[in-house]
Amino acid sequence: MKLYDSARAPNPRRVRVFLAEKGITVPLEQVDLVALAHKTEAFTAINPIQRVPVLVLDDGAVIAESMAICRYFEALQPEPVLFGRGALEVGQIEMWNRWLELQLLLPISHVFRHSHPAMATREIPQVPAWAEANKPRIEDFLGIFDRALASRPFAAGDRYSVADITGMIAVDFMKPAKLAVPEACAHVRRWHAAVSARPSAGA
Ligand SMILES: N[C@@H](CCC(=O)N[C@@H](CS)C(=O)NCC(=O)O)C(=O)O
Repeated sequence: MKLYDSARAPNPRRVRVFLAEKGITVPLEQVDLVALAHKTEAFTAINPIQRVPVLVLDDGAVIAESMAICRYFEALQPEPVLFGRGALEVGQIEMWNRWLELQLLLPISHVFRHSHPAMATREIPQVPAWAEANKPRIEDFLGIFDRALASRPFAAGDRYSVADITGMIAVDFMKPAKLAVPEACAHVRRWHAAVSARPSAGA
């Protein structure tokens, strides 16, 4: 088994943090995104979408998409549970994981990809107005997240979950996007400090 990874990219880190929480070690192979190694014929044969992370099993089976890879490992090794236990918890973790990806990580990534000069070779065309258009969406969602965190320790409830992994990595990705969590979002700041203090956050 091998995980195609890219050390500085947010989506592969979602898998690395997930694996660290599970205590699972998988050999990593770095894909140099700056050198456009993911655009080569060889990598495209593995993942036609040309993105990392990608997991390749010993029999050659391929699983791309960070959350698909995490679900594979959750099924292989359920403990510690990170996608929830029981219908309600599973549903609420899924809801928050999707919100944190679609309403936070994705808009932050649009800001980064459409404004950072280093992304000009990978985001074609770069549309600076699209970066600007996403900024208020990020702030709005952080307000919603802050209000939710006022009454619980973790993103989806009382238990640390995959939603916390997505959320932590989204907030960390704000720095290269030249964004910051507003001072007023005290609950987001408290939660981010707590999840970042876990040993898995260093993965
Ligand atoms: N939805 C995918 C997103 C994967 C993705 O966008 N990966 C980025 C790195 S974080 C990538 O490979 N980018 C290649 C590029 O920018 O050309 C997932 O969750 O795995």
